[in-house]
Amino acid sequence: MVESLTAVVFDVDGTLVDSERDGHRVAFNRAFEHAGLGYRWDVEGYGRLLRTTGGSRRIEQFLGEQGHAPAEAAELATKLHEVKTAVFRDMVEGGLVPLRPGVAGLVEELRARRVPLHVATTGSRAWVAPLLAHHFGPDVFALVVTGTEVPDLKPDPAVYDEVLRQTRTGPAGLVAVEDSRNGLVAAKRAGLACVVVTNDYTRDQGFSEADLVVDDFTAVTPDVLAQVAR
Ligand code: XBP
Ligand code: MG
Repeated sequence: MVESLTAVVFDVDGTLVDSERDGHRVAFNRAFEHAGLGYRWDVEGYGRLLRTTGGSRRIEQFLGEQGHAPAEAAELATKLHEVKTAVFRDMVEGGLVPLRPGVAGLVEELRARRVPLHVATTGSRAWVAPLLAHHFGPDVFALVVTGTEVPDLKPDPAVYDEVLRQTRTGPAGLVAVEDSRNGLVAAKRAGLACVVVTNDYTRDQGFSEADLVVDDFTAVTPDVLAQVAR
């Protein structure tokens, strides 16, 4: 019985798709290479960099740590992020950013039971839109809110608050599905219940506020989400 489930709000990176290690990280490195910079983000180091949400802010913070002056870091970060976003969009359209196992089946089951689905991500609309179109086609998600449309990024609740504002619903009955502590905190601060599906980059983070924590989508069914929504 999913009547208690008003809607499910999916995070993107690390949740719907396994996008960070072999996706975004590779695109950031291509952008450094394209700019003739010697920086490269390895798999382990990128895990630490992920604590900063938003690719442009992540680059800016990294450049500051490498000794670039604040104004120079901000300007260079914007330019590098534009290139990175174009590279990542190409990867998305080339089918190089896969859904996590179990996601397609869960989305299908939720749609079959007429549960409204939304997206709330820190990622940029320039690649989020083609990614959702590539994997799901049109009209699967009633509302897609990205980092492009909100002033503050997770763990700030802005992206979830925007979902509530545009759907004209309160948080009751809504369940967020996230992968990281930043996402969990954002969802909880907006008043939503939250299921965390961890991944290699987030497994060791703290999820005490989560309503359910699992390592993969096997146990995440519409009925389980309805239980969490109560
Ligand atoms: C994860 C993020 C994003 C991506 C990179 O977003 O923090 O910044 O790492 O995408 P979420 P951009 O988990 O909320 O989907 O470079 O477009 O920011
Ligand atoms: Mg995420």
